[in-house]
Amino acid sequence: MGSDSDLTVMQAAASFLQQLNIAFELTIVSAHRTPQRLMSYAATANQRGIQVIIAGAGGAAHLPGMIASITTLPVIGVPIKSSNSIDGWDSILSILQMPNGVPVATVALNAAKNAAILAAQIIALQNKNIAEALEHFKQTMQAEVENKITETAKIWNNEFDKRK
Ligand code: RP5
Repeated sequence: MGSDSDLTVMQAAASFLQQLNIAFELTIVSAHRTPQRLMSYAATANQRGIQVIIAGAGGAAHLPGMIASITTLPVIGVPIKSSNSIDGWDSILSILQMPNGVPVATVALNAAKNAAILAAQIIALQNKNIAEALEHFKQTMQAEVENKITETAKIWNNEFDKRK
């Protein structure tokens, strides 16, 4: 992430990766304030064993795009509505509108959890345990909605029945 102020959003990614027992590092790399660190971080990530980079930044959010310009690893960008962001669109467009040749997979505003899910899905292509954990995650999500459908029906179908 570009700043420690991004952590309130980015910790949702960390939590999901922890939930799936996926090893990760969480650190600060500022495209504007620590450009040399950005260069070395992106240039060495692959050889350090990193498989996917999730980069969250807000405002003039150059971090994901600059990382993608240096490494061949997949980069997932999380646009953040930060203190220097006008309304969030600046962060979204800074990350989304990459030129041809340098893609950044951009998730929704503040959608750090989705970035982690996508990263897990990429890693799961080569990792059966993570693929199974993702399958379990999807089934849990479905069961939660099915419970809500049952609960909603209990309340509102009764309301309907009462008036018939
Ligand atoms: C971006 O500027 C960071 O990613 C952060 O979202 C935003 C504000 O940074 P701080 O001024 O809070 O450090 O580069």
